Amino acid sequence: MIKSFLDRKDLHTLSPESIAYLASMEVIERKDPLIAEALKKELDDQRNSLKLIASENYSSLAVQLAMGNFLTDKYAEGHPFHRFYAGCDNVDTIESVGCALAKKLFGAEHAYIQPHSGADANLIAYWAILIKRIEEPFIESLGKKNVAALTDDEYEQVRNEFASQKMMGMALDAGGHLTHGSRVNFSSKMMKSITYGVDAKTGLLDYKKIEEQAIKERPAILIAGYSAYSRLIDFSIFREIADKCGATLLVDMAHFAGLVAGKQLTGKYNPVGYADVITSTTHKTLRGPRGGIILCTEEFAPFIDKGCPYAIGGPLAHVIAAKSLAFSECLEPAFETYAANVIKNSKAMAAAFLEKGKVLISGGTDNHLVLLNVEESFGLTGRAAETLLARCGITVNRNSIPGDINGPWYTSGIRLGSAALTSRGMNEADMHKIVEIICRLLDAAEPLEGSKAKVHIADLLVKKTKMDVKELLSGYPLYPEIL
Ligand code: DSN
Repeated sequence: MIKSFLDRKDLHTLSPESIAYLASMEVIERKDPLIAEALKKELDDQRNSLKLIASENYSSLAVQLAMGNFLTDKYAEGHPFHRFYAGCDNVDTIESVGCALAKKLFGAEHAYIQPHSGADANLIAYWAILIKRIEEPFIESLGKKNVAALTDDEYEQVRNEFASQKMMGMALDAGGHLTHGSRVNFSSKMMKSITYGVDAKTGLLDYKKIEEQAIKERPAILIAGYSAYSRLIDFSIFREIADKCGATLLVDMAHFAGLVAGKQLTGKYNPVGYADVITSTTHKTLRGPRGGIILCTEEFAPFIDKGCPYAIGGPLAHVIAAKSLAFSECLEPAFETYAANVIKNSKAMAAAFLEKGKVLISGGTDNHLVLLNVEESFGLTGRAAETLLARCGITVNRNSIPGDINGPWYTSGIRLGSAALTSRGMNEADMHKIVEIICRLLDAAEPLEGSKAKVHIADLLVKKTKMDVKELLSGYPLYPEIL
């Protein structure tokens, strides 16, 4: 028999958020106690761990509640006021408001907010760019109306032409993303992929080299953006390079969108106005629901808006509602302060590691993340460090570093980000404490003979670290408004 929260004596004192959470858990528990239990446990885990994963954050309860509703039952293929299904009036309202907010937030000419993830956003963007560059002019040159009017042979010519195009993005082990041309990803299978790296000594982008490579290779799509690079990117230089080699410039700002929205990356460090197409996730520094968006110039808008049929099916209208709420939150002045604090905290973390003589890729940070070389700093693989830290309630992810000697599975680095802990309210002094805790633990760890994942560590130190983490977190409760 499930005990109902409605019987609570303090019911009238609870916040609407508490009631919404308790009610939803109760409804789920009546259907499937196991699922309800896992959901509750996830909240506990998130509350009780020091989340340093650079691509994660905590979205507001309003954002979370906007996702759990009947919009999930609606098909709305197409885009606002141009749908392939009837009955989309409410989705039209929600999506058009979301697009207008995204445009306002970033000062973009056009916004498309349907992609289910950052990878989907890139998939749609690549097809849109190729179709605009290759298919449309070909159809026009033949005086035909649309792609359906091409003969099989003509269409085959277009398909071969797509496959012979080149994309050029940052290599995975230099800090790029899988979708920027990695061999294991669709990106390198739909086009030829050329990658650029970072300077082996400084860990920084070498714009001159990138320019030489781009002029030699003449990619159709030049990509700027990263998953693990701790410095700023000068998009004015990328614009010049794209113009010199005739490429469409795509910026993937999945990691730093919140720093752009929060006006911390401005001028040449803000891709808007430089890139033709910008893709992003909405759940990292932007602090919204899990999902993707695309911003672009008017010139690319008609192509980008065709995410369906190109690549995705029905949009997730419930997530689009949550994205709209998140954009509104980012437009509040408090978000600028948040974004500034994210960078301050990341810099504080970097400074604390450097004070202890630890090795950071690129020697520091200008954004929300720090890439720590754990092989050189502690004689550990990224996997060993990640596992040990997780055991003590500190979540980070292992990450390849440029020229990694341990390969992509074990790696030699860990990536640490400040976005989530800044959302909890932590400050620079806390970052110093965190680095102290991490270094004390990793300094004491001895790799186990023959293992790249296991270490020897004193139980007492693990216990002490867990207690320190708990104490630190107790000052910054997560979702205090829900019980
Ligand atoms: N998985 C994301 C990250 O951690 O950077 C990118 O897809």
